[in-house]
Amino acid sequence: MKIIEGKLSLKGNEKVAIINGRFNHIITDRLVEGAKDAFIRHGGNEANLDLILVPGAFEIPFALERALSSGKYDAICCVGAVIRGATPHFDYISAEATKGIATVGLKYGKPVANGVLTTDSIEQAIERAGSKVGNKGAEAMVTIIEMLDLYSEMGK
Ligand code: INI
Repeated sequence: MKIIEGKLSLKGNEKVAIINGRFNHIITDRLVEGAKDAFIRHGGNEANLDLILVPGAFEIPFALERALSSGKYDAICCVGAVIRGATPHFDYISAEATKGIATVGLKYGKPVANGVLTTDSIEQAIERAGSKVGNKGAEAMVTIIEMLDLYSEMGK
């Protein structure tokens, strides 16, 4: 049986963007750091990494659409933090961000990862932004790296 699977290494020529929803930036800045660190540790060239900032998670799919339609990027890592707290916005924003990221990713056929945290509390967000439960920005970037290699293994 032939197993087709992506490896966790970059060649160094991949152009990747991180799209960060700045809302709750105390958390999302940590996710960006994790994603950037994972990119470099796996062989990425920092000169080939862009950071695109948008106001909040709701805007991520719009910037994603524009970034992918530009043809400048091989893959995009999305990060953000939607924290339930007291806001009734939570369900709408987290649903739109998730749906939008998947829809745009499918449209362009390029690796796109969803590193948008959706948590009940700020404490849970902190745990996922570089403490107890790891760094979801780094995990999203590692997903991109595996999918880039998988797509190349699978051919056009
Ligand atoms: N955006 C977030 O990324 N996280 C949140 O927790 C959040 N809350 O709680 O409201 C949030 N709101 C802003 C939203 O993403 C848009 O920027 C805004 O609605 C304008 O379109």
